[in-house]
Order: sequence, then structure tokens, then C-alpha cells
Amino acid sequence: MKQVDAVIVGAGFSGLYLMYRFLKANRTAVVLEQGDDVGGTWYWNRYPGARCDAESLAYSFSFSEDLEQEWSWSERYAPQPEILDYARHVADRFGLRPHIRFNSKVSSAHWDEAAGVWTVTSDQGESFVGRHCIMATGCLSVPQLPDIQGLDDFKGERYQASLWPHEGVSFSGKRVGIIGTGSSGIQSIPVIAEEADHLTVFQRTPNFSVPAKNAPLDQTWVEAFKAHYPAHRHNHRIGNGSGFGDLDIEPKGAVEDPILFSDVSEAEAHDLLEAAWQRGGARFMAAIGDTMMNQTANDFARSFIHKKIRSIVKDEATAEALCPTNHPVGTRRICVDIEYFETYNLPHVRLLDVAKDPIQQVTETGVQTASEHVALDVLVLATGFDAMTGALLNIDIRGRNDRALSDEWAAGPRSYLGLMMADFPNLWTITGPGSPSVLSNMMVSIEQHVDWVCECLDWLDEHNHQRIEADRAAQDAWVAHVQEVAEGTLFPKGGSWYLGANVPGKPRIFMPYAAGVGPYRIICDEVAQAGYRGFIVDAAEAAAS
Ligand code: FAD
Ligand code: N01
Repeated sequence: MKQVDAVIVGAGFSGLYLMYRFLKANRTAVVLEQGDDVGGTWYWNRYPGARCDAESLAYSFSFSEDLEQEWSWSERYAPQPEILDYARHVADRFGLRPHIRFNSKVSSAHWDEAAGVWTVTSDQGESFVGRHCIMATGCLSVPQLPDIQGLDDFKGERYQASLWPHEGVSFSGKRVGIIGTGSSGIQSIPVIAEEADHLTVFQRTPNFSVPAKNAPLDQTWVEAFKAHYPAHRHNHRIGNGSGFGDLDIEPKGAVEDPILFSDVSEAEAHDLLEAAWQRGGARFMAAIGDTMMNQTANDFARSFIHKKIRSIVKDEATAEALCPTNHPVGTRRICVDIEYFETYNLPHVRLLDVAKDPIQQVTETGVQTASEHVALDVLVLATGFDAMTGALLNIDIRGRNDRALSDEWAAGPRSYLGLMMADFPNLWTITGPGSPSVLSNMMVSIEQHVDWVCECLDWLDEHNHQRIEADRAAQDAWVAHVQEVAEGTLFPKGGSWYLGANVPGKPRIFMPYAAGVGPYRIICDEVAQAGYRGFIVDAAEAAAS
């Protein structure tokens, strides 16, 4: 069995960029991917209306100036097929495909302490040996099916947003039902409604959503924006927030102090939110800088969105049912929509509030709630993911002394910087729990993690070190810090998948790091500059000598 420097699991954007960096550094690697093409999220999630909610020009790689200049995005928020094309282009342009093994689902990864290598095995029994194992398995890559009785009894067509058929689906002339009103549901509902004969939305929890204001990109504007790309990218990386893009052609010179709710009158706060609403996009949350910390500021934003929903949706009862009241704005990922609320004004679209009239079971012909049977030809499930830990725990990962990651994480994920775990030498997680990951523009976070890991590998080689892992005390301190930061925000009040709340039995731990991509980057850089503080190198050799 040929040994490589790293076995990389996953060929989404994380795996692609890792392979690029490995080739550039003349390191050997193999990427194992369960799907039959690259793209990860954008390979699997082909549901109607799927697109990014970070602006295309920001939701893209920055590592190659040629790539960012030559690639042309067509819309403010790129649609899924275009993002998938982009991933394919990256794989081809940089010669990554020969290093990727498709249709190769990893079932186990075991550390061999004596040899200092990982043996990574696919479900077809093929094994690969690497000095390092890098999990680029994605935060939102394991679909979560709802626990609804009779789901498999349905005799009509059943589809899941995150496993959408490649050949597409026709809704024409059909009675369609959809369960789930998170981002996937909110993106797909207006598009399905355009085609379906009748659409019933089974909503258990309404979500906050802001208009995308999507539009084709003006290519003159794009050229002007691209002329300033390095400064824009710099701003995405150093900001206190999520690393989302800014639409101004001229990049801001320095990070501006955010406007706090206490800095402005209510009328001014309203104007700031209105301007952000009109501008469109998730940066609505940044219009007032303490919306995620200050309950009063959050209540103000909540009431602002409620008024918007009531002004758009004509039927009063439907409008009320669409107004979220059980969580602060942003504590579940804010959705970015195209005509979502407007869709409920269409005569053939109906909102069924299953919090009030619960789903009892799926039958052969539809959905039975407490009070009625809804006959359906098609049932769409947009019920989310076993996020952040699901893909890692699906693999039998064993570190030193055969220690299972599933045991280590039984009470919730524990990781140092979201990058490494104690007693799992040379095992890396890209955008792992404990890093900003899903609270950020993921392209910014992916590039930062991959760059950091690759620079660490250079450092290990320069210093002739073979192994590295998290120090348990540093890991414990980091886990406590991640929780402390989360407690200083309103996030824990969301009852969201950020906390594992959508998966029965999953420990309730706030998983991402909420301090922002800029502060996180500074910490990671300081750790590296201090000789990888909080990491242990060559632990086994030290113990033996
Ligand atoms: P993924 O793209 O999830 O890729 C992981 C890959 O690992 C997958 O191909 C998977 O098949 C593979 N894999 C997993 N387990 C195994 C295994 N055991 N064996 C082999 N292969 C395995 N983020 C944003 O910042 N902005 C957005 O607008 C945005 N939109 C999104 C829209 C949707 C519908 C979803 C679901 C997520 C979105 N995200 C967005 C988050 C998105 O997941 C990231 O932006 C990014 O694509 C993640 O890339 P990745 O390579 O880390 O993970
Ligand atoms: O999943 P979700 P998602 N009966 O977990 C409902 C990213 N993303 O795929 O809240 C009835 O948000 C559930 O109801 P409730 C983004 O990070 C981005 O939509 O549990 N309903 C909820 O409404 C996002 O946050 C984009 O009461 C049931 C829905 O299913 C993340 O992926 C697009 C149910 C699940 O919502 C996940 O989004 C898509 C049941 N038994 C995804 N079980 C962009 O826009 C579950 N639900 C870029």
C-alpha cells in the first residue's frame, strides 16, 4: 500500500483547496469522495432555487488571482448549477482530478501509533495510508430525515432537498407538499410554486428571512469591483463578523466600529434596517452591530421583520403564522429569499401550521395532520442536516490507544481551535466545531483553515517533527472559551442546529465559534507564531525516550 503525506476525505471546496495546496508544496495526497464528482454541497443540493446567500464575488476562492479574474459570475447570488460548474472548473484548471477517488465513501480512519500513520478505509474495503488524515467532510453534508411515522409508506414521489435527483423533477400538474421552512425550504418554495398545481407548506417553525434582491450582475460593475479584489478579500478576512462581502466598489479602508442600538434613536434604527432590507442579503444582521448580543436591539429587528411580513402577506392568519416568535432574529441562520413571503399570496399555495395542527403520519397518498388529510402527488423534505459533527461521527475514527472519536465527543464535540483533537495525532478537521465555520462566509473560513494547516505542515517538516496533536488542557480551555463567547450572544436561545437541537439525542452544545472570522484568525496566527502553542509535537517519541 503506497503511503501518502495525507489522506483527505471530501472533494467539496475544502478538499479541492487542500489538494491544490498539497500539489503546490510537492506533497502527496489522495482525496476520497463518496459522490461521483467534486463540489460537495453544490453537488448534492440541487433542489429548485438552490443558490448561495453570500454574494458570488465573495463566495469564491481568493487563492488564485487568475481564477478570480477569469471566472465570471452571472448573478448577485450564484445559482447552484453555476457554483457546481465553478467547483468543476477549479478541479480541472488546477489538475486536481487525478488525485481524487470518487465513489469512495470512507467508513473508518484508524491511527497506528507505532508507525505514526492513519489507515483510512472505504466502505468497499480499499485502504489508504497517510501520515496525516484531513477531514474535509463538510458541516452540512449529512441529511437529517424527519422522524415521522409512515414516511416510507408514501406511494407518490418523495424527494429530499439535500439529495436531489440529478435529472431534475417536474412538478407540473401535481399536488406538492413540502416539510421544512429553513433556508432550503424558503429557497425552493417560490420556485416549486411556479410550476406546481397546488403547494402545501407544512411549517412547524417560521423563520426570519430577508429579501436577497438578487439580480444579474452588471459586468462593468464586476470589472470595477474586481480591480479592487485584494482589498475586498482583505476586508472579508479581518472583519469581526462573518466575512461576507460588501457591494461597494471602493473597499472600505479600515474596519469601522459598528453602530450600536444605543447609539441611535428608534427612528434612526428603523432607517438603518430599512436601508439594509432594501439593499438585500444577510448583512441585514450587521446593520445594527449588537443585534446578536442585545435583546432590545434584537426585539427591534424582530418587530421590523414582522411588520414587513404583515405588509407583504395579504391573508392575516397566514401572515401571523409566518411571523417567528420563538427565537431571536439570527439565532437560527437568517434566510435570504427571493419572493418567499409573496408566494403565500398565490391562490394555489397554502401554509399549514403544523405546530398547531401536528403531522400525525405520512400515508400512502399524503400527509395526515391532527385535523385533516392532505392528498399529495409529491412530498419534498427540506428537513436539514446532522450538522457539524454528523459526517465525522459517521466515520469510525480511532486515535491513540484505539480511542473512538464518538466516545470523546459523547457529550458534544471537543476540539482545539476546531482544528485538532487531543489523542488524535495528525488528524485535522477543516471548519470543524469550535471554529467560525457555519457562522461565516465558508470560503473565507475554508481558505484560512487550509492555509493554516499547510503552513503548520511546513513548520513540522522544517523542525523535523513527525506528529502534532492538541494538548488536552488547551483543548479544554478552548471549548470553555467557545461556550463563553456563545453565552455572551443570543445564539443559545435559538434552539437551532447550531446547538444540535434538530437531531434527537444529540448533545446540546453551541458548536461554532461566534467571535467572528477576524478575531479567530488573529488567535490562530498568534498560536502559530508562538511555536504552535497548545499543540504537542512528537508526543509518542517524547514519552518513549
Ligand atoms: P462540503 O461541500 O459539504 O463537502 C464535503 C464533501 O465530503 C462532500 O462531497 C461529501 O460527499 C464528502 N464526504 C462526507 N463524508 C464522507 C465520507 N465518509 N467519505 C467520503 N466522502 C465524504 N456557505 C456559505 O458560506 N455561503 C452560502 O451561501 C452557503 N450556501 C449553502 C447552501 C446549502 C444548500 C448548503 C447545504 C450549505 C451552504 N453553505 C453555504 C455551506 C456550505 O456547506 C459551504 O459553503 C461549503 O460548500 C462547504 O464546503 P466543504 O468542502 O467544507 O464541505
Ligand atoms: O435545514 P434547517 P435547511 N416536522 O435545519 C423542519 C445552509 N443552507 O436545509 O425548525 C416538521 O434550517 C424544521 O422545523 P423546526 C444554512 O446554513 C443555506 O433548510 O425543527 N418540520 C425546519 O423548518 C442552513 O441554515 C442555504 O420546527 C420538520 C426545517 O425542517 C442550513 O444549511 C440554503 C420536521 C429544517 O430547516 C440548513 O438549512 C440551504 C418534522 N418532523 C441551506 N423535522 C442558503 O440560502 C424538521 N422539520 C445559502
